Amino acid sequence: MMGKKIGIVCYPTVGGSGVVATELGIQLAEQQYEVHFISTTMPFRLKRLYPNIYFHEVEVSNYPVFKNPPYDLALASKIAEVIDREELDIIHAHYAVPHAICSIFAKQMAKRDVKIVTTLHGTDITILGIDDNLKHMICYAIDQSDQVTAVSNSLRKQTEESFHIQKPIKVVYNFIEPVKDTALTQEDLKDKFEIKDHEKVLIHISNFRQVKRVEDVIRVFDQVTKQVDAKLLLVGDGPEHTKIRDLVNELDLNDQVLFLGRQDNIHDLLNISDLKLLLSEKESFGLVLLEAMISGVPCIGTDIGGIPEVIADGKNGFICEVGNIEQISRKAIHLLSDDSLWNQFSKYAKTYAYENFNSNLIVRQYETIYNEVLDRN
Ligand code: GMT
Repeated sequence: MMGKKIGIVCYPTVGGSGVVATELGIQLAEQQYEVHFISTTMPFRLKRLYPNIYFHEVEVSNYPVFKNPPYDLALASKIAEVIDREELDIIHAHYAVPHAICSIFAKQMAKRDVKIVTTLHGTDITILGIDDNLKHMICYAIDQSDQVTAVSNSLRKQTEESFHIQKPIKVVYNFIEPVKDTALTQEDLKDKFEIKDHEKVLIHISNFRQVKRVEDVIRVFDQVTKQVDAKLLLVGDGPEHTKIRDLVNELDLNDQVLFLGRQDNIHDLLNISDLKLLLSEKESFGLVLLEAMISGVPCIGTDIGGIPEVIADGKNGFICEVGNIEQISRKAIHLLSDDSLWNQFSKYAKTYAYENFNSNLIVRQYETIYNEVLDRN
């Protein structure tokens, strides 16, 4: 028997929110939900055919009269169409602006009543929230949603404080699945990158936005290589990329830093990594930390946003002050130079990620929320 019908509105891109939304849809489909993704392109993780997952593409018309194509209106109209045609019960919008706003608009247009669950992922609150026009819009999206969730306690608190929100926001953490087989062996991959056996591998994965402070990653690595033979893998691309290449040149680290660009098989790369660095100044959760931990890679993160809720300080990694290069380098060198400590951290990283953030646990929390909103009149 087919279960409830849910529409998932998300960014299809490689970012964490897209990953979480897509994986959630896949898991729900396994629980007999009928899942309808509504987005501009097919979410990148939907690589194979799933019997009860459907994709509805939002097409934006480009009339010469519009300076910018009206994406939000096209999205709202597509959501309304899918609500009615597919008889959806719930819309799960990832991001308040524009996805929850478009879903609310769609609900008003549609002939059928649906419940709206909105998940806040961070950037909408921490960055868009600064803009006064959008602030009103975010408050409206939260107010009109049947349930709002945030991916960390820190994001929940920040939302309540910045927007004076009285409505209860539930924290549902991001989740991870245990790693299946990696495509390449450690040996093959290290050979490919010319990484010697005794060298330690540090890794940073992000969209190279300013908030990620990739420059700090390079400066820490510069300190680490003075004490430990090491390589740094930089995965991802974004606005700071050129600046970071210049810094790597300036510090004469070209032979030790590998710019890998965007990569799909993150777990292969994590499989050869000894330490993950996420030194952001804003981060509502840090899904990449979970991806590292489930592969047994200890992490160093900064003491901001949701990062301290993901890393267990002194047990599977370290929490350090934002921008404190000396402190971060010291902890990194300490961990990379002590095999027994590293093994202990690596083992606990896997256990911790699985016990606290496994997909079964978290998807069940979303299902409970769906049932609760459907039971409300
Ligand atoms: O970090 C980004 O810039 C991408 C953004 C996204 O849309 O994926 O990430 C946000 O959502 C992720 C999934 O919930 C979180 O893991 C990231 O911490 C969050 N980014 C920020 O808060 C800056």
